[in-house]
Amino acid sequence: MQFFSFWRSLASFRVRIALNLKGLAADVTAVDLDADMQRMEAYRKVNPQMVLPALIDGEGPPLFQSLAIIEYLNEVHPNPPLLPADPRGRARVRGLAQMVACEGHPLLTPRVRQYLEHELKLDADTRMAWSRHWIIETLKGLEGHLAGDTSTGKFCHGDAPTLADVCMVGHVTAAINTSCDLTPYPTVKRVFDTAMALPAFAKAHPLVQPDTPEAMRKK
Ligand SMILES: N[C@@H](CCC(=O)N[C@@H](CS)C(=O)NCC(=O)O)C(=O)O
Repeated sequence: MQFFSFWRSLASFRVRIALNLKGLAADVTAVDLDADMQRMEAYRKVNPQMVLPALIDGEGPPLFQSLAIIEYLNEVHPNPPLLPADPRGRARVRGLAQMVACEGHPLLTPRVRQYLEHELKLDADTRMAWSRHWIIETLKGLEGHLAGDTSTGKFCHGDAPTLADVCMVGHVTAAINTSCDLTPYPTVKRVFDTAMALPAFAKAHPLVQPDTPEAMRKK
């Protein structure tokens, strides 16, 4: 498998965790978002949407969109399962995952931040307020769902990691990076700490990737 990713990319973080949980190895091609490499011809051929991640499995065409890639991996390599066996459980896990991947994260991507800066001319403080606002809105929603539902266990759904945890940890990482206070979200924080203690999650963290800049690298 060939995995196109960037150390800081939260969508790549999701796929890295899924690969690790499944025990799958992939050759990593780093696409430097800071150098706008996602817009260059070489990567545009892989993913015309010009966003990360993408995954090539064997001879097949590139897979794109992190949730679709993870569901593909889960179908081709069913163990350990990243979705519950029951329809209601699957709907809940997908719902939690989509709160992050389809609602919160799209408002924080480089292309959105660049538009705020270069087209709308918002200053750095205002752009940070934008990011924090949408990060917190998602944290509130996650905490409400996790704290208020008996399906929440050690992880977002039950006592084993699912697609919901795979997505949620990236969001909490973004919250930490933007100095958001996690105190009002104790269930989110507890599940985040539990998940990040697993090697599959810890090894996928943005600060320990081969392309993580030395100055940023977690010691
Ligand atoms: N919904 C997409 C998100 C894709 C996305 O926005 N990826 C970011 C990195 S996390 C990216 O490559 N952004 C490039 C840009 O915004 O120009 C997924 O889950 O794969």
